[in-house]
Amino acid sequence: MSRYLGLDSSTQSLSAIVIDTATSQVVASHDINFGDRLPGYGSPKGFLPNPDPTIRHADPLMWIDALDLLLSELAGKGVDLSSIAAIGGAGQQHGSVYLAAPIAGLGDGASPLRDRIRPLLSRKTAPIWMDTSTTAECAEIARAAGGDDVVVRVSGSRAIERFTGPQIRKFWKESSKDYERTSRIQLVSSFIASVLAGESVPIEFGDGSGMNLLELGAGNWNQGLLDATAPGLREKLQAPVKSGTVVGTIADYFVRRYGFAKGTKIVAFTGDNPSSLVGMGATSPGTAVLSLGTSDTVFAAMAAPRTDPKGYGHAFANPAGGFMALSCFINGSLAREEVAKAFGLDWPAFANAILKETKPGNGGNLLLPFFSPEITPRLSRACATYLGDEAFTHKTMPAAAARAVVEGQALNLKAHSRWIGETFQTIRVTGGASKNPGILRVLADVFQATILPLKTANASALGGAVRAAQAVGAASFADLAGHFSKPETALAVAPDPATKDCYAQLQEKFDRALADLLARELVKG
Ligand code: ADP
Ligand code: XUL
Repeated sequence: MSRYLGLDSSTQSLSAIVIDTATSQVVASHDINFGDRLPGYGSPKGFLPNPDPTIRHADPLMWIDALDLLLSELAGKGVDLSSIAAIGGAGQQHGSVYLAAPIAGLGDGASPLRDRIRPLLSRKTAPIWMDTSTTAECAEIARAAGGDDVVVRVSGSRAIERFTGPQIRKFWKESSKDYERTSRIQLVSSFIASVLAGESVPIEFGDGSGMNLLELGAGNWNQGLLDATAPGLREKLQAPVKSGTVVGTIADYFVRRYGFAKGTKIVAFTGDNPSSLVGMGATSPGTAVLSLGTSDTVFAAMAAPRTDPKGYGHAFANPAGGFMALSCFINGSLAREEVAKAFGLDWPAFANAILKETKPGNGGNLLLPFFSPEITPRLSRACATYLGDEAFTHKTMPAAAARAVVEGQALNLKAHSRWIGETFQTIRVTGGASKNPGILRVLADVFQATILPLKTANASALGGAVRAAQAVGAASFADLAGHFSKPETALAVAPDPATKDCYAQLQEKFDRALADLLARELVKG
């Protein structure tokens, strides 16, 4: 069998890709958007609205309802799921699911997954990566572990609000009884893999690196960090595994309900960013990726684990071996959407505003694009700031606003990827917004690099299928990338050298304005 299924349980949707390594074709793909298709969960953007902007949780039952829906629609489209040799996949990083008992069987397929999983949950909702409510817990963990430097050296990142360890600590502090009756804590990735296997399966090194608990490089839970986080934590986590580990075989539920072959292998799921590194064909150092999804992320493989002196960036395990650098920005697509909506622009009009109606540098108008609390840099509240013409600051210039949000984001991305220590000539791009030619033009000019989309849109789901093929079909990452991660050269956007000076000046202005904003926010506390 030469077919592999890749899944990506992301912030706003669950996506699937089926690849065939014998023909080097993507044979099927399908998406379930949580907000559109499962409105009963009251999560139009994939998370439960909360008046406190620092709290962002999602209902894990929504993710597995989406899994049932996705598989039934794939089978309904005529995709022969019995021909799948193995399933790999990914989940949005850092989010955690709490179970009173490990998953053990899912029944005969008569009742949906949610009815089997609901009684197991010891915490009804899962904190996700957008949650920034654990500043106190981060400080407590760092103090108990021996300081920020120790946490960075051991885990690859400072104690970070959205990372799973601080979130677990907050749960223990606020709901110690529910914490105590929790017997398994899973990441979104290992939760979805566990459901597919019908048993609780381990966390994988790449996604485990986003917990502030794993010893980067060694791949063990670190006792000092476990102790600094919450009591009895080791017993609630299975020993982590290397990427490419077969963690189980498909549960009977899926065999009976959707026609999978008995024995279909489940390869450990990873985080959406490490998975995209694979799907983008960027597992070796030298190629950077910008992922423009709900979050914007910039990442690249690294041979040795470099860390960010400012404490915003992270070193994770690379699923292909070695390490990867990553910086993540909350104000990605939802900030662009906010501007597009406020000024009545659809995506083609938004692109047109950038390409036809405004010029690089935006006539001196600049936007600090923080429409919600940010993690890079750390801002605990929304503080979007319009600087420039009076008309611009009074928000009566739609085209300038469209350019300004993208320029502000690109300058912030550039400022916070310097720590990776490389100047990339080419940057591969993926995610929902990578279809927008206006956004790609600004990125090419700000970074003075060629921006290169790939033929396959969902790099994270593709990465899942490719990882399954590498682990089970014994194909190499390099060969698989050659077949499945092909650049869409016709859509490549080369930088305009004439914009170089303009953006060097704007970068200085942005860096100064950002430093002022951070100083003001620090004073406000
Ligand atoms: P995730 O994987 O985090 O769920 P996606 O990579 O699927 O997210 O991206 C979803 C986002 O893509 C949406 O929030 C939407 O704003 C954005 N998007 C989709 N099409 C476009 C477009 N043509 N231009 C800009 N943004 C777009
Ligand atoms: C990465 C991060 C996000 C999520 C959701 O650190 O928090 O990119 O993985 O995509």
